[in-house]
Amino acid sequence: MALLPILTAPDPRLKTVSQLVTQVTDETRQLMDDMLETMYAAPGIGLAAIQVGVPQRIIVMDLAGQDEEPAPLYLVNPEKTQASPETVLHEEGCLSVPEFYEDVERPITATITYLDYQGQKQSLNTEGLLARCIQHEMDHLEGVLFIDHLSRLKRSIILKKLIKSRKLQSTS
Ligand code: K1U
Ligand code: ZN
Repeated sequence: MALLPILTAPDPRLKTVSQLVTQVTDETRQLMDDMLETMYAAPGIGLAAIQVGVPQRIIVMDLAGQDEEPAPLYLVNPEKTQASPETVLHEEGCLSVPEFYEDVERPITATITYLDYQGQKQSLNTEGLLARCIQHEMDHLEGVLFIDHLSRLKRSIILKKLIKSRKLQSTS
């Protein structure tokens, strides 16, 4: 297994629309294993392949608490087949937008179909944090970050701060 570097905004690769995976192979599973290890180390509760520079429609997640058994979820080619018209505002973070947390409005529930680790088709009815995290990760597959849901002013303030802190890191 390997820890992969996570891209941070405003890296233009994060704007890529990721490609469908044609077949779930051992190579796909190796990438998902590496992504999961990277996500646990960060730490985070979700990660899309484009965040490690791979433009494929792959997401890993684990919402288990610290005192619970790991419960990894692997989603390949996820599709949202239903979403509630009712929406809710809730705070989100992103490993590609480190140290910023902002409220984002999203559907409360969503039904997702996807291929699992073995390439088998699955369907999941989601709500709460699971619904939020899956929808956030599926945005990554379209090249959308949670800050793209904010006002232009808030987004540009965050991006300027990220650029400044990256410059400071590279000189220290
Ligand atoms: O970068 C990402 O896409 C992962 C992101 C997922 C997410 C978090 C909150 C709402 C929507 C989507 C994160 O994991 S940010 C870090 C985080 O939330 C967290 C980290 C450690 C423990 C618990 C949560
Ligand atoms: Zn994210």
